[in-house]
Amino acid sequence: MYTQAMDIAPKEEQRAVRSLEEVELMRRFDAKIDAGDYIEPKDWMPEHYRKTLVRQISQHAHSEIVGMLPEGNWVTRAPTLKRKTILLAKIQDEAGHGLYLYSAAETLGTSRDELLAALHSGKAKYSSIFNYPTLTWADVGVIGWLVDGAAIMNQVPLTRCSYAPYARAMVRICREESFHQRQGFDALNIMMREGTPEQRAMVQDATNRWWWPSLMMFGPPDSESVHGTQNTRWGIKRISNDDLRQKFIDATAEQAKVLGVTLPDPELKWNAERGHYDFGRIDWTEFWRVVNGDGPCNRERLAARRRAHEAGQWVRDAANAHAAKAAGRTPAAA
Ligand code: BYC
Repeated sequence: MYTQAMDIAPKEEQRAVRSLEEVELMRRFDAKIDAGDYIEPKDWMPEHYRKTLVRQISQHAHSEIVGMLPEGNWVTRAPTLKRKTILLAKIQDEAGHGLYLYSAAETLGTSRDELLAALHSGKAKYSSIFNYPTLTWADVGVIGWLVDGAAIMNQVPLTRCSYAPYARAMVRICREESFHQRQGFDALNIMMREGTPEQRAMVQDATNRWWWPSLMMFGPPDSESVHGTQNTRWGIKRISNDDLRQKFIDATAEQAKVLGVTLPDPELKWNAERGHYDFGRIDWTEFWRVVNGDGPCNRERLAARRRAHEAGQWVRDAANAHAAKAAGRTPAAA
């Protein structure tokens, strides 16, 4: 039986001497993980497991909130009332996803203020995909089809994540993501079937620009994934970055045929022997540049988030004042 938290934990946690009590707690934790049981907030957990979850869940929450920005750009320019209503509902769902996820991260003992401060200072990451611009209405459809499609592929296995509050949040999020993906596909399908040649060209152009960044959403190749092995051992990650990316490519290549768009990869080809699509080289230099803050919209996105946070200060002050007043009231007076 291996001790799951000890092998690649940061140096400060690799203490040689542990109390008997701690060894027993670790043994019980390992046994739970091995049995596929869930860990609840009040259960004992190794510090490295806690930190890893705070990192991943908060990055995920930040991605939902920053992910509202590229689409928000199109609310006032949606082509019909129906599309505008759908887009507003989708963006509102994303705010909700952010809130469930911040709440799940808070159950691990880190406050919402600390999580947001890490985002605003540039210390915390969010998904690379949201650092690309939305240039035309077709981008909104392609975000639904490809970005939400990739998100579902990555997030369905997280409904079985070993940390129960994260797994529970993911169940609801995945249901909504599925609607998001379909509305994107539907918008594109209508443009391709009933649109003008210019509208069809717009869909193809948006597909060309979003295809490679959407493959990068799954993270670096397994050989370079820092957290992959440990996260799999802990039941946080159920399927590796490369395997999820391949599943997404296999599904999307078929959907592209239905839509009548060409995915911008001359090497994309069905390989009957592997039972998968082969695909071309992903530009990992671009991925790391974007992750490290130098993508097309990184500065703009962070500036928008900081502005929104500062502009919302009066709402937080008012809510705190109201809560303090309500707490001071006697039950009879309340
Ligand atoms: N972008 O060791 P690895 C959405 C970082 S929301 C930026 O493989 P791990 C949606 C990674 O954090 C989409 N950074 O990491 C919302 C790590 O850096 P740190 C968000 C990335 O955790 C609104 C380093 O690279 N989804 O879909 O095992 C509208 C090494 O990576 C990225 C989630 O957050 C990236 N793409 O695996 C529409 C899902 N990839 O932290 C749609 C939950 C990697 O050591 N997260 N990095 O400094 C996950 O499943 C995993 O965290 C990842 C990475 C697969 C993303």
